[in-house]
Amino acid sequence: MRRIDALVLLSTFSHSSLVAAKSLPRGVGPEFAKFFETEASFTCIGNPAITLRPSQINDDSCDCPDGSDEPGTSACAYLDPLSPEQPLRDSLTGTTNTTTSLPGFWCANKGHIGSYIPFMYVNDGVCDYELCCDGSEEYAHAGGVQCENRCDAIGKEWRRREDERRKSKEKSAKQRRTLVKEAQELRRTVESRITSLKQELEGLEIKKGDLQKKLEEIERSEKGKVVKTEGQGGKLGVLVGLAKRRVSELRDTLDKVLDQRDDMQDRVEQLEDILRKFREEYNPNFNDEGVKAAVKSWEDYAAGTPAEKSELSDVDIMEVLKEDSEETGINWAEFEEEDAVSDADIVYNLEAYLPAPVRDYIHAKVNLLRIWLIENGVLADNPTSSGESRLVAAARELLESAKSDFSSKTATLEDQERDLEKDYGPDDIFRALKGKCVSSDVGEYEYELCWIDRTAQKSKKGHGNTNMGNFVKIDTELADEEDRADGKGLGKGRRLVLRYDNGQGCWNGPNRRTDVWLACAEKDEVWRVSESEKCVYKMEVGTPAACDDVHEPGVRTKDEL
Ligand code: MAN
Repeated sequence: MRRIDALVLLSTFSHSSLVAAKSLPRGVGPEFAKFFETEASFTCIGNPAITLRPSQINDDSCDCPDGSDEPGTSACAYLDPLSPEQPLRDSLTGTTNTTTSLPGFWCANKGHIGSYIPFMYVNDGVCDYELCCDGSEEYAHAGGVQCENRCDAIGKEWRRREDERRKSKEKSAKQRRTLVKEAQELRRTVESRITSLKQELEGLEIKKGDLQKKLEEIERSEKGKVVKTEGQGGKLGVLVGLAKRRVSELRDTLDKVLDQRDDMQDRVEQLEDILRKFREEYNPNFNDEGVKAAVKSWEDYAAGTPAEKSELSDVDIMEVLKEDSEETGINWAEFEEEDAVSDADIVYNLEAYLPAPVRDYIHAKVNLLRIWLIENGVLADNPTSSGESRLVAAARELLESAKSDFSSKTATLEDQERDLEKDYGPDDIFRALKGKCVSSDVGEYEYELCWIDRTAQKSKKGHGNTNMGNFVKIDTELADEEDRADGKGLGKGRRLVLRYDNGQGCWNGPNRRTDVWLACAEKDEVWRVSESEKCVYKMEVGTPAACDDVHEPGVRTKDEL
């Protein structure tokens, strides 16, 4: 089949408009009919100064410099740029330095679509059904060729294909609209996340300030506390601590008193010995009244009954003086431990039993509750191992957790704001595809495209995956390719190109990179992958995201409103 070049123009005229062409000279297209309507003479279209007789039209002799007098023959074919250049009479340059006014021989192609065919193909003995399905260009039957009219069959097939193309286009456009809606929804989600994060941060800012003040207040009041509680527990714990200390003081005092008593008893015995000796050894013959009275007093003292002994025996006293332990006296530890477990620590440790996702939230709430309980005297404060009171530690912990919440939310906010500014292509469409992947077997590899993420080359022999680049930006480039029969091609025109860069290093070369060229298709599909130079890849991908922005009938765009 002969290759038809781009010069050939397809007519946009409908079949009904061709009816008038019946009386026109052969080969005249509907848009040139007006030049051939006068029957008296013919004026060359591109050279109005030259007038010809009507019989000179289609007489197989090229009379007009623009070839317009031969619409139905190949006589002026040499003027056609498709023809080899030929010298023209009286031409200074010696070439056909001119162009034809007519685009070609008009084939009406009834039942299909009329079109022009280059003049050089007229009566050349070849049926050019691609452009001239009615075979009218071979009217001279050169070499005995008979070109039957195939327009019915060709037209029918063409209409079927056109219908398919239209449906596919509509389907793709619908898919695209769905993607746009998804992208809008995702954008709205990011926007509302930003709004709520900003509000949360405002609240956290205030909370941080309050907690800072609270911590300072607690630290101040803790410093001013005269009596610090000892041990653990609530009011009972405080009482136990005080009682223990009091009992210990009393025991020490009793011990000292007993020592003093024993000293005094020794002294009394010494004194009694002295007086007993004095009574035995004094000389009664000396008539000394003072001595006699002293002896009499001693004899009365010695004859008298000693003061009743205390019911408390030394054994009992020694029993009281024994240190408290698990076996004797009071087991203080038992009270302390029991008290600690029964009230304070249960609250302190409650959060350990909570499920992880709510632990932080509950932790903060429990801390607030704990501070309130301590401040209101329901719980005893509990010094931490660092020596800082439990109250201060809890307040500090709350502040720290508010600070860390603030900084992590600030980071998330910045991240979301950056995301909103990011280029996700026309209508934000790649926002809807972000992170989704599509792959295809091409030769010895499976190639994978992950939208707005990375491209990869996966070995089918189990040699692992190779990163072919990480997403950088969205670009456009001009494609210039013939249309493919299956429609899986870039065609001609401006196309979206996604740049993926800085992939896995190439042996003795640069890092791998991929240009992902996109064309409209009903579904995402990797069509082809080529490696124009080592480790520089071109991926051709079909996707509804690259389709034209076709609007639903009746739906007006923003620009149209
Ligand atoms: C692998 C593949 C190829 C690439 C060579 C470079 O075989 O990634 O695409 O050309 O490495 O060494």
